[in-house]
Amino acid sequence: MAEIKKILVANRGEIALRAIRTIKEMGKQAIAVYSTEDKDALYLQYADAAICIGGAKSSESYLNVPAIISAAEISGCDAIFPGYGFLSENQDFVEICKIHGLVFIGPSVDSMVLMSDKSKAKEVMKKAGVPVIEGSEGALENIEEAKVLANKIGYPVIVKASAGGGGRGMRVVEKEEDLEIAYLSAESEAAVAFGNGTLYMEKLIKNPRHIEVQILGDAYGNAVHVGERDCSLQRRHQKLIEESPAAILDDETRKKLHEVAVNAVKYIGYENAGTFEFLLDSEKNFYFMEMNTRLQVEHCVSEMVSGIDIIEWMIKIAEGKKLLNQEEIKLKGHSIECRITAEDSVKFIPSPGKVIKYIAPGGRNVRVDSHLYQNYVIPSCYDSLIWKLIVLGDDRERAIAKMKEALVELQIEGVATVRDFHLKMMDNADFIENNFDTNYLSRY
Ligand code: MV4
Repeated sequence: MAEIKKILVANRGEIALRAIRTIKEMGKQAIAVYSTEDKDALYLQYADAAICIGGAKSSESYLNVPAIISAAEISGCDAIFPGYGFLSENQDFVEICKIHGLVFIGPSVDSMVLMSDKSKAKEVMKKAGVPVIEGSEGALENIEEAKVLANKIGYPVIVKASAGGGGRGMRVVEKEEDLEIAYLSAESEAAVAFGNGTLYMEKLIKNPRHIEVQILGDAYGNAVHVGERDCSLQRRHQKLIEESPAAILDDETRKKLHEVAVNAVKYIGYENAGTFEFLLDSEKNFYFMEMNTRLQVEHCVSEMVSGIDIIEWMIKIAEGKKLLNQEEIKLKGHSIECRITAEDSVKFIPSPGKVIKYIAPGGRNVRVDSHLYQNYVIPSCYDSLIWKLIVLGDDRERAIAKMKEALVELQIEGVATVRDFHLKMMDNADFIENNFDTNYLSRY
């Protein structure tokens, strides 16, 4: 492993912009890639060079492995930064990078393979001393086994796809009569979506909170955490608001959570940035759910409370540098991120189109991660995320007050956004009192 001088950013939108900033700040060169649809994108202007890699469809551009590898070779890159989504968790892509002598800025193929099988990941985590939800030991063989197990652990149970994630191939089963239909439909849904119908079973945690721990591991077996995030406010498995720290945790539970995550990183020898997702039940017990082997959208709140640049560390780790010590990561204050998409605030229906007017908020500890500018045309063929509005306050109350102010300052005309939804949440008594769970928005 050696110094990386030129990095190809294999992504688009706000995260491409975000990565290019850090790469340039580190004195390195950033090469952007874009689809024909993104020819006017802002991140292209900030890169040292930009290469068109194909058509509007992701399969022709941001998922087009030969085009991306060619772009990296032509421009003389020595590494590829994948961001989130697209090729960030594609095992074949990681192998192909290696074959071409390109450093993939992320974890090893082995770690990726291990974590992509959710039931295997759970087994390994159990061995690493991480609390897991009661359920099947690995995958289920058939419906009969599922029936016996469900009666043993007691209804309600949940069947999940081993290859799943994000809620697809998942069914809640309230009683034995419903098990067969749930099993078969989850199995076929998973087979279609992931090419693998393998299922596993867990006891259902009712109205859990989603808490995750940001970790970093280096090539020498060192591991640190960058605090936890509460991402419980979701709509149909899409996160809307994320916070760090998770104010629901007491200091003892928080310490235990961090400890468990760091030990797990060491146990599996995980290298680079990753996130352990946990469910927290109403008694404040936490259980491992899955691990994300990539940078996440909401990494910014962890950066705000820690003051470290996670992408900078991802690059340093890929260069073979030693990780900083846990004591050097001082977590301070409370950070909130609102994900603002070009969707309407009521039904969340996508609203692509031309941005006619745009005024960004600002001020102390207000961060805007966005690729938007006046007259930019938001394409309809990609994710509708246009802004991440992130604030840091001394405590949660001050962070909410700051977010409210920032949301008021934010002005956009030409497209509908979920700004008003977020403004309403900042005034919502349950949100203010931190009294919500992952099912909150589906109830209201
Ligand atoms: C669960 C659960 C309750 N009990 N597992 C949803 C996505 C997938 N990664 C796992 N998910 C869940 N697993 C048990 N045993 C509830 C969910 C869940 C959820 C979890 C986190 C955030 C939002 C959610 C929304 C619905 C269901």
